[in-house]
Amino acid sequence: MRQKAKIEKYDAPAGGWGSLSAVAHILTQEEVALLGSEILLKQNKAGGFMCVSCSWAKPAEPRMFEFCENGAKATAWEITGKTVTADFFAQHTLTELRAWSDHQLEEKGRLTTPMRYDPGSDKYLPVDWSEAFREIGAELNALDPRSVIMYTSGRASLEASYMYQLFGRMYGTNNFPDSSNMCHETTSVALPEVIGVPVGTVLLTDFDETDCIFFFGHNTTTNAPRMLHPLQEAAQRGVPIVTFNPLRERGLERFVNPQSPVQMIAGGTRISSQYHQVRIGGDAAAIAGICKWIVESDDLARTNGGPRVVDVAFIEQHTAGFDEFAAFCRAQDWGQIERASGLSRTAMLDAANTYMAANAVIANYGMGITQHKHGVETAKMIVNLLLLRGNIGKPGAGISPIRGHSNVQGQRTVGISEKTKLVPLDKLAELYGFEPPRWDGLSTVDACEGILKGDVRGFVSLGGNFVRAIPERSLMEPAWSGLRLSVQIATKLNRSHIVPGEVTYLLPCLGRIEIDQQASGPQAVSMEDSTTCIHGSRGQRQPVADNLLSEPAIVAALAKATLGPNPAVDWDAWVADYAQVRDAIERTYPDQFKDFNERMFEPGGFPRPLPARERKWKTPNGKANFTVPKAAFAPPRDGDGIYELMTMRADGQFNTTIYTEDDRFRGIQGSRYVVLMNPADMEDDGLKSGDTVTLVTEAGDGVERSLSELQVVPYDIPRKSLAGYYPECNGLIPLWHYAEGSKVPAAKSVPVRLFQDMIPEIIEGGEIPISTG
Ligand SMILES: Nc1nc2c(c(=O)[nH]1)N[C@H]1C(S)=C(S)[C@@H](COP(=O)(O)OP(=O)(O)OC[C@H]3O[C@@H](n4cnc5c(=O)[nH]c(N)nc54)[C@H](O)[C@@H]3O)O[C@H]1N2
Ligand SMILES: Nc1nc2c(c(=O)[nH]1)N[C@H]1C(S)=C(S)[C@@H](COP(=O)(O)OP(=O)(O)OC[C@H]3O[C@@H](n4cnc5c(=O)[nH]c(N)nc54)[C@H](O)[C@@H]3O)O[C@H]1N2
Ligand SMILES: [Mo]
Repeated sequence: MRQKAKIEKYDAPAGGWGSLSAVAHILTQEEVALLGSEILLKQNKAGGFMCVSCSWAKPAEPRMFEFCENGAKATAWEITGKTVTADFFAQHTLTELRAWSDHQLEEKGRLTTPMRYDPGSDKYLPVDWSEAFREIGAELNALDPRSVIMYTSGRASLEASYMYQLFGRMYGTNNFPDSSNMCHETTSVALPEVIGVPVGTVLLTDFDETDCIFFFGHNTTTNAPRMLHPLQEAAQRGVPIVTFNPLRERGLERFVNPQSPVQMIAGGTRISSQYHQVRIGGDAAAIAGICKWIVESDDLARTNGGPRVVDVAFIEQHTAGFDEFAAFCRAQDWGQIERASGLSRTAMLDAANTYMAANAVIANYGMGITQHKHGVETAKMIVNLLLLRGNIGKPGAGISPIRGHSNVQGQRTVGISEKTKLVPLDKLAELYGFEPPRWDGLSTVDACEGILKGDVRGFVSLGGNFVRAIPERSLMEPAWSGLRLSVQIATKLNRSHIVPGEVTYLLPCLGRIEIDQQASGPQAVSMEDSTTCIHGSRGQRQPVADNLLSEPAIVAALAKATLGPNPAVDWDAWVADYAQVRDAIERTYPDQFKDFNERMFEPGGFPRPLPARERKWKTPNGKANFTVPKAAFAPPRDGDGIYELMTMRADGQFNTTIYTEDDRFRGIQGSRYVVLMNPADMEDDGLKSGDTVTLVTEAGDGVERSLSELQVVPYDIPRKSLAGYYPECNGLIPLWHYAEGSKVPAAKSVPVRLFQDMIPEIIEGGEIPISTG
């Protein structure tokens, strides 16, 4: 039986005293209370270290404490004094560890010694670094490079990532799936087609100049909390913030800056001025409604000879496809849009009127948009909305996809991509005198398919927890053991490490907050935030163990053990001095990284140049493109007993890293095995709060996907919608259920049926439950 969750409505604002006590708690739990508070002062400041949690921008003039509750948790989690040694592995077989929870595994502390899996004893045994590298090199050379995956989770630095992709390409593969393939790849596919860049266009300073903010599908409260500061400042200036989210997320309602005594007393600021509880997957329809009203208001203005509503000069000079898009908007039926969005016409008119009254609008979005079957089209709908009034490429305006991991955007910038068109292969060939593979590599979903089919034989993981982050758990975990080679470079023990292949290595590395001492002295690394700004980061803490290597050192050693010598790449010199890697990055991307080493510690970071910011459109037709969605907006399901399940993050986690079992802002404590449900749906299904249910995926492909003993929590969520936690619910998501065009798993709308669990005592007693009804 699972532990019961305690449910208590959370009425306090986000931030505030609750945040302070949560920070104190985690520092104590990780046994770093004093050291931790000292190190936190260096967080997200020029010359200090860049937070290992989210990728939100770091201001040029930081606050005294430029971190949030969750950034502090991430720091404490990394600099913990707790360690996992060879002794630990001598005591536990992997079979035994597979019964542990994600929290229990990581909570043991930092990995300290390189380990090799011994199938005979089912245990990890210690191995010398040099032996590990030699054997991995030999294994890689025995495999076809096309059958090897080189995964990255978006935390590794620009330096480590650049070296990793170069190593992989010299080895002969373009199989570089990244956590981005489960995240904002939808953005990277949608935006180039319509505005000619794969990333957002806003800078932090745009938040000072904007006069309206739209917000789609992002839980800022827990997932980019520092962003609440610019939002709060904007709200205090009277800037309307229009939010679309099926759930009422606390931080998007009210926020108290825990670092401001005045606010702590005054009770904080209202953040959203409008809060639209859109249906799961209903955003494209909602935006169509908003655009319809804008286009029709413009039509009326034209008829009456009044001032135009759309930005005619911008549309004429800069865009293509406006007429088709306007015709599409006019043709929409309000009844249909209302059903598909779950919003009233009045609500959409309110949003549209607010949009039309503003001169400069920013549109932010997160996983609530990207992790949907039609996510690519919805991201393009957000662009349509912005283009109508020229809201891209002017101060205070722009599109702002809020990225996840702290360097996920940067990794794509320096060549971690399975898509060859995004990588300057000719330049790499010229600089390093080799012929890189020219075929497109495998994305995350492709890699999973390859593992299921047995075509993928080797998997190298630069961070992350692939096995736990991907969909289709019941098929993927068994298939994983069919791998010939699994190499896991990591800081903490997780599930991907204890599902071994035939030959498996676990290589412990330094974390970003640790001092990285190399031949030329302590090294800095760099990363790119969500707003294309590049920041240097210096480790602050002594490494937790003597035997750790940095990620660049591990990548270089793997490369040397695998590849023949190449006079154009001196791996040892690069490891001795990372500035040389940055020079190599600058040589590869001279426009993007001009004077990289000189500029890397500029306060606020230095922005990469972005053509769309200057209204230069690097699209095939040289224009910003309006697009008409191809798929019809789906109405809600009707009486078929199927629910849409979204899988999301709680306050107590960073992705598959589970700090605590609590979700403070949603009032849920002590268990993550819950399902949030509309009270009216509960009543229809005869459920009361605390009952447990089984969810079964409605897929029709013969694969059984179910999860039992989920405690029902009545919640303010639209009818026929459910919410559960990632990664607990990942086994419910079919591998083929992904965003069209980007292959991002559609983790935010999984069709499921719901059954009340039988009373456990009766099942345990072996009796057949008798209906009393
Ligand atoms: N503390 C902490 N910070 C993190 C992370 C973490 O786990 N913990 N993860 C990092 C990573 S890698 C990422 S990608 C980001 C993720 O940050 P988010 O994008 O916030 O991701 P989720 O928690 O999955 O939440 C998705 C939000 O979308 C809403 N939503 C779901 N479906 C829909 C829909 O159809 N329409 C709309 N409009 N909204 C919808 C949900 O209610 C929820 O508020 O955060 C990053 N930062
Ligand atoms: N159902 C569902 N599935 C999802 C999502 C969802 O919303 N719903 N979200 C998706 C998203 S947006 C993402 S980004 C992915 C995340 O997928 P991943 O990025 O693969 O997973 P993480 O949980 O971030 O990885 C955590 C592990 O990284 C390792 N680690 C931490 N720091 C370091 C470091 O500095 N170096 C190295 N080498 N290792 C380190 C630790 O061992 C830790 O256990 O999950 C995706 N999966
Ligand atoms: Mo992500």
